[in-house]
Amino acid sequence: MKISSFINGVYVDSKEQRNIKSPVTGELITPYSVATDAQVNEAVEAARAALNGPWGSMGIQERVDILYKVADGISARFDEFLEAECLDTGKPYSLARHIDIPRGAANFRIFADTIKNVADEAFHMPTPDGTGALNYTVRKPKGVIGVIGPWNLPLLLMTWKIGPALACGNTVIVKPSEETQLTMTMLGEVMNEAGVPPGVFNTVLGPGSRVGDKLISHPGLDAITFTGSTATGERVAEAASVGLRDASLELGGKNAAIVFADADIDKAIEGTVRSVFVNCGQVCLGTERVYVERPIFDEFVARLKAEAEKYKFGRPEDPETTMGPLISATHRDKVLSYYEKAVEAGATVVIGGGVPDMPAELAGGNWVEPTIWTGMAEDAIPMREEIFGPCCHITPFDTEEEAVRMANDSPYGLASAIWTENASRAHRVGAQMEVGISWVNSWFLRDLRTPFGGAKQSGIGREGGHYSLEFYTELTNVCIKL
Ligand code: TXE
Repeated sequence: MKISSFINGVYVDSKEQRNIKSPVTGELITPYSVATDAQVNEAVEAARAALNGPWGSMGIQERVDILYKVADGISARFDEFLEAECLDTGKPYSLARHIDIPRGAANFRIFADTIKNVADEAFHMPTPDGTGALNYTVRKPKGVIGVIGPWNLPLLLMTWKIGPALACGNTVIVKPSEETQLTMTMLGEVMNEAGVPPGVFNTVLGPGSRVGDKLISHPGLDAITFTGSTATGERVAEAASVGLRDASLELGGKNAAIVFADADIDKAIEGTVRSVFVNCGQVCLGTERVYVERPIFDEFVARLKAEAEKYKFGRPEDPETTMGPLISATHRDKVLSYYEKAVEAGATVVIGGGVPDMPAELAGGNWVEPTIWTGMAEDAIPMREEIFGPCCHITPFDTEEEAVRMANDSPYGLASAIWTENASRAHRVGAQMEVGISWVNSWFLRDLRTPFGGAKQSGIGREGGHYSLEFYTELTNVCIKL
């Protein structure tokens, strides 16, 4: 497959080619064409023309029917999307089959349903002459939206934004991460087959510092939605401030889990294993700090270690594989630098801490061992910064107040997980967490109608259900004197 930007319904090449490498072997997957500045401009112009054309004037039912066809198009090519996503990310098929690809399709269906069923407000008001007035809100597309996303869950996280943006009648220019561009490229074909008019969905491929920056600085965008690192999020906010464009920012995390001695320990272990290690730890909602009540601390550490030992590295398509590589050599070096910093900070390495021995054909991949530490001070660097690898630190605590204080003592505030069988404590502690998403006795349990986003440096704004509609639409209040 030719990997190039998708503008106004067609794939467009450019002279500058870069390579996409396999995270599993380090070998070349395919070259891709980097979008030129002129192509970014063309994508924005095409999106504006489509907004002012048939897409902008289309009735909701027709738009919704097209979005169902997009969802059906992803489902019909399920195996191709699965193969592409796993080739790009190195994640196991067993994971992407259950999470990434089904959610990619669901994001179009769910937001099509949401926009179809939304009810807007009306206010009757008294007037001095006694006739009264009626106010009602009209929901309009926000306009041309720039969508920028990361590499950890490419199809899932991009469609989480594209789905509601299109459902609300906007047009989009999508800049996938330069690490993972296959499924977004395939989506162009699906859009054409579903009857999405040219210019409604566009992609521009290339490095964030150039193509991404050109896009977010473009005055033709009406809003920007971004998922990625906090540092890049700050740059997006800066660019969006020019011309006072709206920005939705879903950023990093340093998420805590609190395990009370009254927890169902089997469930707590099962949930914590997933939240630390799934997708090789490359999940913004993943747990990197675990606080365990002292009476069960030793047992918890031993059991988490035993579970970490069970992970099997391998090729994505191998059904035995339960852990893939990190996305890139650069990211592997970053994660390994934290493995070193943890030791420097006096951590006890319970398991892992290095690079696994791999067979020769996989030795060029970005593999790191699942890693557990104890004994670090709360202010050590690996306890404060997002690592984004398969690792966590476990700290004992003695009181509920102490656990809540330590968990909340973070510059980030994305998600948390509380494990307890005490219902009062579940409500009390669950609500005290300074995060956007506070789970109790679960992790990654997602109802797509609920608000998703982060507090503190984990982001600005919420998406999901009607919260997405708030971001992707502009409201006009019509006030009619009766
Ligand atoms: O992220 P970036 P990177 C965290 C994680 C990871 C770190 C760095 O800790 O180690 O971020 O990863 C585009 N203008 N998360 O470097 O840079 C870029 O091309 C416009 C957490 O990959 O934020 C990509 O499409 N766009 C996170 C997207 O931004 C720019 C998931 C994200 O890349 C740009 C990923 C610019 N100036 C990483 N610079 C999460 N919250 O899930 C880059 N980009």
